This record gives sequence, structure tokens and C-alpha cells, in this order.
Amino acid sequence: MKVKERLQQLEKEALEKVKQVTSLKDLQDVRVSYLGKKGPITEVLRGMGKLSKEERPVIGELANKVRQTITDAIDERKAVIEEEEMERQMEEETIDVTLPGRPVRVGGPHLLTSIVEEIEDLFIGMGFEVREGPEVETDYYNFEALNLPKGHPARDMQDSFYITEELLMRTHTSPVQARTMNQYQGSKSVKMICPGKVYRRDTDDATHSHQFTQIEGLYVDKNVRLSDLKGVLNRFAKQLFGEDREIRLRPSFFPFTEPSVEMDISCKMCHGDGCSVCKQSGWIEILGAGLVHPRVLKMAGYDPEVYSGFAFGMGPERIAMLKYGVDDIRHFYTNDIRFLKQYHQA
Ligand code: 2U9
Repeated sequence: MKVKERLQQLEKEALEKVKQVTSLKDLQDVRVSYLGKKGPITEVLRGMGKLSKEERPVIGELANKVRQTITDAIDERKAVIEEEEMERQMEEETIDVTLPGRPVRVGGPHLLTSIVEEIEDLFIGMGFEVREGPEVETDYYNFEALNLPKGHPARDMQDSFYITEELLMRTHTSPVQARTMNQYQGSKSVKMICPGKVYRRDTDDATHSHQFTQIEGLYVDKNVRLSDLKGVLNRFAKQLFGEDREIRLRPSFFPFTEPSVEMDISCKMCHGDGCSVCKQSGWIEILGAGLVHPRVLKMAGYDPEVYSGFAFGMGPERIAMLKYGVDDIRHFYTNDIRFLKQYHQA
């Protein structure tokens, strides 16, 4: 058979096969068998050397044309098969839009985070700024600057985690306030709260934790009086626990305040009559407070004859326990999702 005829025959044969295949795999087989390196067209091209000078360009052109025709036919067929495949898939695969969706579990702030933020907002509303400080503190700022010199009995009262002789995990957030006053050296007033983690060497139980949260407040200015403290705390208590709650101040003692007080709120359960929540007293202890000790003011560079101030401290865990009826402080740290999710606001 002449080369020309052979090529024409190959074209016809290949086009026929292309027409017949129904899968992409079979189509690929056709491509390889006709156009591949070992295929008949390549063979023809390889044998061109044997042809006469006149025949060579004619056959070369024809071979390329045949190859192009087969390639085009294969590509065209490929598109058709792919389209058919897609249509078949769409027919077969039905999506049941009535199936229930898979819910995405949404997290939310921890109860403790929420209560701290609520308290922060409340004091920000009364003109306080929020400040933070280091959790690893110097003995000076944690004790000394707060009128707790070395050998003071209150240092034993609060067994602490010491890192070195001069460094410890802060036992309260008061050093943040002492640092702020020390920075200003009596040059301006201070109105701040400081929330944060504190550490004490306690054995954990339902009401104690070796690590817990505190929010302390400090207002130092000219002419700050106990009645200012009472006004601020009264607003705080009513806003957090309800306008129907009353407060009372009882005398107490803290080394860094003089006089010192403890604040109670009236019991919501019994409205003052006495019940198990308030241990029959009608009142629930909420926080400690007082007027900043003159010695503390002086150590930070504030003249106690010119400046005075009030300070208070509270434990947000205790506040949250009272507000939401949580009976064990350990619930805040053990991260049982069944506990936590009860307090997620959507
Ligand atoms: C400076 C001066 C005075 C902060 C104060 C309290 C009273 C207090 C405790 C209540 C329960 C903390 O969570 S708790 O353990 N705090 O009773 N804290 S006055 O007084 C300061 C702070 C800083 C410079």
C-alpha cells in the first residue's frame, strides 16, 4: 500500500474509533495507539527518509494534517464525553435539601471573663481607667509599698509562691496601683481599676483556689472621702445585683487602708429576713475597702496632707458565684463544657 493511502486509511480508522469510544480512558487509549511515539503515524514520519525528494513534502504535509485531524477529533470527543459524564453525575447525585444541617458549635466568653468585663464597664462608666501589671512581682510592690514591711504578720496570713527571695507571684493586684502612683509621684490624681490573676498558697476546695481573679480599684485625689467610696460602691452593687439591693459598710482591717471596711449587700433570697444563702444574717459580704493608708500614699510620693484616696478589692469568682448561684469555685477552672455553656449569651 502506498504511504498516502496508508495515511488516509489510518485517518479513517482513527476517526471511526474516536466516534465509538464512550469513556475518557478508551479515548486516551486511542490517542496513544494512533498518535503515540510507537504509533503508525510516527512510524510513517520516521520512514520519510526512504521517500523520493518529490514525495517527501507532500507526505510530510499529509501526515501532519492527518495527525491534526485525529487530534482535533479526540479533543472534540473528549469535551462531549466530559459533558455527558457531568450530566450523568448530576442525574445520579441528588442532594436532599430537606436533610437537617450540621450545626456549627459556637463558643462564647467564659463566665469569669463576662463578669470581669461587666464590672470593668461599670467602673469605666464612673470614670475609672483599666490598668494591668505583671503577675510576677517584686517583694517591694507586692508588700513593702502597701504597708506590709518584712516580718509583718499579714505576710504569713497570705502564704505566697516565691520565685526568689525578692520575686513572687503577686498575691493581689494592689501592686499595679502602687506602681501607677509611684510613676506619677504625686503629680496627678489616680482613678483606676486593675483586674487580673493572683496567686496564694492555698489548698483548693469549694471556696479557695491557689490562683484566682481580683479586681481592685483606687481613687486618689484632693478631698476624697469615705462618703465618695460609699457612693461609688452603692452604684456598683445596685447596677450589678439589682436596684432593689441595699449596701452596708462594717469596720474591718487591712494594712493598706485606714479606716478599713467590708461591704455587704442585702440578701436577695430573703430581703434581709435571714436564709441559708446569707447564713441567717440577711447580708452577704461582697468586698473589702477603705481609705488609702497615709503611709502608702507617702511611699508613692503623694503628700497625705494634700491627697487622700479610697481603695477597694473584690473577687470576681465570689461575685459570679453569688450572682449565678455557683456552689464551687473549681467550676471556673475545670472547664466542664456543661457548666460553661449555661452562661453563654447568644
Ligand atoms: C493601694 C492601696 C490600697 C485594695 C483593697 C481590699 C480592701 C480587699 C480583698 C477582697 C477579697 C481582695 O478578692 S479578695 O481577696 N481586698 O478587701 N483591697 S482595700 O487596697 C489598696 C490597693 C492598692 C495602693
